[in-house]
Amino acid sequence: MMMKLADLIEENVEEIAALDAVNGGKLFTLCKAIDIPGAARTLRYYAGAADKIHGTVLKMSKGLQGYTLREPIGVVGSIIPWNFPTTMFFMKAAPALAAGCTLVVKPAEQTPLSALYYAHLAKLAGIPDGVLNVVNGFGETAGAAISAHMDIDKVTFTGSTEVGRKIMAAAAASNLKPVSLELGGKSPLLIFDDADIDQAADIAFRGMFYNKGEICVASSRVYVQEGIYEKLVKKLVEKAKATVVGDPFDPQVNQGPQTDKKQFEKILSYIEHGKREGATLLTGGKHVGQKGYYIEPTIFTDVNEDMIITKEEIFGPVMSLMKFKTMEEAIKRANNTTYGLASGIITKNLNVANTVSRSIRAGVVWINCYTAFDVDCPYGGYKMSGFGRDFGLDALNQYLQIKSVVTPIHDSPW
Ligand code: TXE
Repeated sequence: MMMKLADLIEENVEEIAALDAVNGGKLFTLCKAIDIPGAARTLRYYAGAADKIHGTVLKMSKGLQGYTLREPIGVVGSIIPWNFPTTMFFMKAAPALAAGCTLVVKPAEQTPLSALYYAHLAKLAGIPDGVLNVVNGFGETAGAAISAHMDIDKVTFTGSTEVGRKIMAAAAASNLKPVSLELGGKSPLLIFDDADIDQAADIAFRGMFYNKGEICVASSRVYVQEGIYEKLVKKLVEKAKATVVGDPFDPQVNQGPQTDKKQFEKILSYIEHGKREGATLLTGGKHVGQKGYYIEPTIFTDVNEDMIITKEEIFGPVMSLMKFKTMEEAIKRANNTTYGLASGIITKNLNVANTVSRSIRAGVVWINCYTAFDVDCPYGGYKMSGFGRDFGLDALNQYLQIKSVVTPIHDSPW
């Protein structure tokens, strides 16, 4: 049934991409090329894992034998955000279904449409009623009801740190259901002097401005070693200026509108804050046009880790650029954050790559690439970016619990 659902998703790619573009201002062409095929691949990956969920045989002491069963945890509540409605839906639903759980998915109030469509496709795929349920609603009502529910056995959440805290508190105050939280970040990208400048500029620019900066792993703190700093700044500014901001259905457009008014205003207020804090606005900073939630790709420099724009998640097209001298300094500054979701390194020096990747406290380190997601690669945070892992076979463990079965062996030879 999961395989069939993957096929149906691929057959309806145009319609689904249109729903996510209308709802969230996401680029239609990228939804078609990346998000939706990714969802089908996620379903197939976990469908393939469903009959390989094994327990272990235990080597117990004299006279006992035992084994473990990995059983479904039960009913899963999945509370997801609006920036990747399709990816998030299946990132949680596919491993939960493969583990044998049923789900109640609450999409974000900003982007409910594709989730409803997936409920419809699930029915066509033969998934029985009651297994994959979608409940629309606001966070304070529908979301809160899920996290406090006595009959929901686990909550998986992606969203803000503030709501993550509320969900954990509600889980603790109700049936002590386990939670897993993915809470965003302020991710560093370290570019060393030996980097190829064009390649580094491409990686840094895409890392930050992909999906109009509404991406939890955004490379929002870019640290550039002093030898190439000036050249790299120039390239990044050129790229920002060349970005076409506009209608997400237009294939010539590189950046659509921010998801909603709240997000749009939040981003603009951070930009004003940056200017007041004394950062230098290299490019961008303004609303594009008179209508719609369009914002210019924005780059600040002369920033440091004490500034609000470098500390807090802006979740919009705003990059902070900083200069560093040594690897040790870069590691220290990269780790100077309460978050720990993602990070990146650009260098040809293997020793530098190895040292930095083991020194950064973040759930993923991308070397000479960025946002290189794959369903086989576990994804989740250190520190206040949350805990638990989506994707990869590790994600199955979020939806399973272990039962030990023990029996005496009579007439044991041992
Ligand atoms: O997120 P919320 P918002 C960050 C990003 C963004 C900020 C605020 O910085 O600017 O959060 O976005 C549901 N009980 N991220 O306010 O509120 C809500 O309905 C249970 C990072 O939109 O966290 C939605 O389904 N659920 C991020 C989901 O939580 C509640 C993605 C996320 O919304 C609830 C999105 C409650 N009391 C925002 N209140 C990432 N990590 O990718 C809300 N919700």
